[in-house]
Amino acid sequence: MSMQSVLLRSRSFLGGCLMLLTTPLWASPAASYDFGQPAPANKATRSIEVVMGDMSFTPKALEVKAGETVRFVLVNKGQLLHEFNLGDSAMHARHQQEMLQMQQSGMLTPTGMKAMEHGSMDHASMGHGAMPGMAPGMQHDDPNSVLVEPGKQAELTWTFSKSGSLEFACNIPGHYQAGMVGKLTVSP
Ligand SMILES: [Cu+2]
Repeated sequence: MSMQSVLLRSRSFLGGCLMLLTTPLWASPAASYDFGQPAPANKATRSIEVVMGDMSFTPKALEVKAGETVRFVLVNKGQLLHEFNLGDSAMHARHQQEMLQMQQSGMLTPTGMKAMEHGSMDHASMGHGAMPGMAPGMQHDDPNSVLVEPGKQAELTWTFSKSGSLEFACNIPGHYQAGMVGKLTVSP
């Protein structure tokens, strides 16, 4: 989403609603990330398969190189919805708060993310707040993250721009704390 559409969206929302939070949820996903950017799958020079179980990632740690474009293939062999999210621990902590809001609103269930309109499961259409009690603009569309339903598979391709220590994590409430986090080392 462009910065402009974020501003337009928040402006129209401000007109009609009482603000409960000082930082709007929909403004928090940054448009850019200092450790890299999403890339099309056909630009990847390497694929890494990560298996998700109920409260585990296999392998538990990953190593990539700065400048590398990696296609992560996420296979959910558990019974619950899981997330694969690239970031540092502070980013994960913030995203856990957002996902808690989604869970409390009824949008996030143990096995999936509820479609907000037309019965569609398309994440891009989830931002319109059709569900009573849900904050308008609440959505799960961060480019550094993908949700994988139980028994399903999904992909995320990312170009790592610089060396550093990151984490891959599931930020569904309780999962990170139960062990769904691994070290992601980006070597020079
Ligand atoms: Cu999880």
